[in-house]
Amino acid sequence: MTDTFQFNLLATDGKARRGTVSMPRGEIRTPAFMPVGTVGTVKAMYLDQVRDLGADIILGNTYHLMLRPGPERVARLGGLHELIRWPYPILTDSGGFQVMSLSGLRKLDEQGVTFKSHIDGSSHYMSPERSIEIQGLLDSDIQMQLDECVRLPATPDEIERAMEMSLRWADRCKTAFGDQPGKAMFGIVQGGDVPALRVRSAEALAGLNLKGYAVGGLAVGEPQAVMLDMLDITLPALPHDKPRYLMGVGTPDDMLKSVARGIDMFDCVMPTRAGRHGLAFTRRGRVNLKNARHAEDRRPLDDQSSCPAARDYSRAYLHHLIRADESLGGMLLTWNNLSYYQDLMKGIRNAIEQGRFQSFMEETQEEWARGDL
Ligand code: PRF
Repeated sequence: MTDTFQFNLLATDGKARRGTVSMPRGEIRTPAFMPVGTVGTVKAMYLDQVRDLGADIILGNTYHLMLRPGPERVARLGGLHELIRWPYPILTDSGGFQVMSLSGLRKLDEQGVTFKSHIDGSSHYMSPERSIEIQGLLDSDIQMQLDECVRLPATPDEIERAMEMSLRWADRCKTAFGDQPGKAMFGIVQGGDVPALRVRSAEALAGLNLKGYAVGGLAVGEPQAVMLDMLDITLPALPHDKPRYLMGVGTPDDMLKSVARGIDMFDCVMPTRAGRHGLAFTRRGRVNLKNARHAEDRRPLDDQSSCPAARDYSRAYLHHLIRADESLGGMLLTWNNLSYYQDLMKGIRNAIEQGRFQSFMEETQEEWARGDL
């Protein structure tokens, strides 16, 4: 029986890859950007808008949803897709990273992690098995193994300990997930900024024959050059015929350079969070709408954008909304930013298909460097 979860490589251009990840709820065109829907909402957006921008998949977070509204409740309500009215693929992060970055007091050992909720201080426990159980209750299409991500800088001993434990947790998550046609559980490469540990992690995960692989533990405080070196070292050790997801990355420039090295999927809060804080991504780089220079600027953000938020509203109005802390400001800039991110991915996919990814990347970077309109 062939699995209904499938990765197809359609074209390559250098190390850049153009493909599809298909599953019963839909097809992801890769390279793909996955908007972050942490608590069951892509903040400040209607999911219809998110879909219309070209998103094939969104991300949800085990950590947040287990605390509120709770996985058993989500299951009783018909699962996450039904609850939030997004019938397309959803990938859920396992919780390991969010426990580290958000929760209070935690105790981590071989069995799992105990932590205090950032909402009400209550105590919770998560093991690799419970993480997979929760992701199953949410009815997630692509589930992630529980891992431990260490912040950089860290000592090689600390990085190695967390990486080896993450490998053992990958094995336990694989067992807990079992055989679920149409769904996937991805492993997560760790190993910090230590090349030998990255290779060890990637090779060991490859040996588990999972349906996809993520690269974790990057964009956690190290320079971009270090992240790119780690990709150069890691990706050749992963199977060519499985999707590769770079977790929590990144800026438009990070994504171009990572696609150039063979990454297929991304997620990041950058376009949504930065939008709510007044920062717009455009084809001419970043524009901070808080800046007083926009106060009487009647021009739109970019009259050539595909997004109404960028074309139909003056910079003066966007500036006013952001300064007045009005929700419409965050809504319009989030819309603009997700539109920019999805259009960039579409440009990347077309360029790879046509064998002109390198020149697409250079032209895109040159436009950013020209500065705002
Ligand atoms: N592990 C998990 N989620 C993540 C990361 C990780 O290392 C990162 C690191 N950039 C973002 N999200 N499980």
